Amino acid sequence: MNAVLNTPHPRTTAEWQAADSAHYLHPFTDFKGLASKGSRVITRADNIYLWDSEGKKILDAMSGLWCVNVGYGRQELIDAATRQLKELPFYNSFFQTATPPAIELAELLAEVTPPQFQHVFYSGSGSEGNDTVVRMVRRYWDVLGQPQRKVIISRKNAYHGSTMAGASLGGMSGMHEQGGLPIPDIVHIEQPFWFELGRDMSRDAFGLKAAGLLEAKILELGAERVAAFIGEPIQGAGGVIVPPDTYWPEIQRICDKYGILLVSDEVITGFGRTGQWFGCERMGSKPDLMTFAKGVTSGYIPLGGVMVGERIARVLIDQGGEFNHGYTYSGHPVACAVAIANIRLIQREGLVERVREDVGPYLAQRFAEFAEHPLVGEVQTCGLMGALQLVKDKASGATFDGALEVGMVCRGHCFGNGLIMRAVGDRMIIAPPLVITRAQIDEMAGLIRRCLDLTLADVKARGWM
Ligand code: PXG
Repeated sequence: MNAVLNTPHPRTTAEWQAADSAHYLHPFTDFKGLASKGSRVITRADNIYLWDSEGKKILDAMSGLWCVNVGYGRQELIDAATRQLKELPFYNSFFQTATPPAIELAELLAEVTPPQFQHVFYSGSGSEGNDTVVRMVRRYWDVLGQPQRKVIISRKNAYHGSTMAGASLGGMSGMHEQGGLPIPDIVHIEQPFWFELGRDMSRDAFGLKAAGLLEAKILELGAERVAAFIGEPIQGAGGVIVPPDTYWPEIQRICDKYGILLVSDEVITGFGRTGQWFGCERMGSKPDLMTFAKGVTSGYIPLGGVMVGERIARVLIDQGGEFNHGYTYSGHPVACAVAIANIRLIQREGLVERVREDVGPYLAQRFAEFAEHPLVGEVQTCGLMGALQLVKDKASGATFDGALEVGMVCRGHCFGNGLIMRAVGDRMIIAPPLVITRAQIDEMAGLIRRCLDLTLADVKARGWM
C-alpha cells in the first residue's frame, strides 16, 4: 500500500465534521439531523475495504453506491485517467466534433451490449441518462407521426434517479411529494414484489399477475397513447427485489403485442452485477433502450448514457433531423477513457463469468444459511446482489411496524462492526465489488451474522418480538 496514503490526515474527524455541517448539504439527507451527529468521513480505500478518518477499516458491501465493480485502487483506471488528462482533458461532441475515447467507447459498448444496440448517447449520470430516455422516446414517436404517444409507464418503488424526469419515472412517493412530481404523462403500476404483495400465490403466478398490470394499464390509457415501459431488471434502491422468473418475459410479450418501447434501466444491473453483462440478459428481455451509469467506470469518474436499439436509432438517424438534446459532458474524454480501461479490465479478468459461475453462486449459498435466522423472513440473491428481509414472525412472515426502524438498528450494528450494508425499510441489502473473493464473502457473511444476532438481541430487549 502507498505510504503516502497512510499519513495522518491534516484535520481531525471533529474538524472535518464541523466544516462539513457548516457548508455541505448532502444528498437525500436530513441536514439538521446530520449536523447534530456529524458525518462519517471516508478517507481512503483499497480493494473492497474503506478506511474512515479514525483509521477504522470497513468492508464495503455496497461497492460505494452500487458502482465500484472492479474494486478500489485499480492502477489501470488511474493510468487511463492520467494519460487522458494530459493528452486532452476536455473537448465536446456538439459541433460535429468527437474525441478518440468517446468514439472508442461507443465501439466497445456496441460490442459488450446485446446485439440490438449499435449506438450510444452519453450523459454524465444515470439520472441524466433517464432524462435522455424521456426525450428520446417522445422524439421517436413524434418522428413516426404519433405525437400522442407520450405516456411512459413505470412502477411504484422504482428508482430512476433524482432529476425532474428521473424522479418522475421513479416510483418513490417521498420524492414525488417534494416538487410537484411526476411530470405529465408518466404513470406507475404496482411493483413485482412477491414477499410484500404475492405470498398467497406461487412466485411464478404472481410474476404473471404483476406483469399483467402493464397490459391492464395500457388498455386503460389506450395503447395509442402509450410510448414506453421502463423498469430496472432487478429493483436496486427499492430493496434488491428480484422479480419472479415469469415477470420479464411476460412484460416483453406485452410490449411486443402493443408495439410499445421497452426501456431497461441498467444503472445498477449493468456491467456484470447479475452475472451477465446486463440484467436484461439475465431476466430475459430485449429492450429498445438501456440506461447505464455507475459500473461503466466503476464509479471512478462520473459517466452515464443510453444504449439506443436499432429500432429507434434507424428512425432518429434516417428520418429524425436534429435531436435538440445533449450535455456539456456527453462523451467526456477522461470519463470515456476510464470506462474503456474499466471494461477492458472486466473482460481481461473475466469478472462477469466469475460472478455467474463462482462468487455469485457462492454468495447465494452463504446467504441461504441466513434463512434459518429467527429475524430473516426471505433471502434473495442474484449475481452479486443480495437481500435479507427482516421479519417479526418467521412463520407468518409478519413484518415489524415500520416506525420501529428495525432495519436502521441493524444498519447501526453493521457500521459499528466494520460493515457497510444498506437498509431499505427492514430489507438489508448488499452489492459488493465483483472482485470479492470467496474468503471475503465468508468474512462478510460472518459480519452479517454477528449484526443479525445483535439486532435480534436488541429487538427482544425492547420487547418488539
Ligand atoms: N437508475 C437506477 C436504476 C439507479 O439505481 C439512477 C438511475 C440514477 O443514477 P445517478 O447517477 O443519477 O445517481 C440510479 C441511482 C440507493 C441509491 O440509495 C441508489 C442510486 C443512487 C443513490 C442512492 O440505493 N441509484
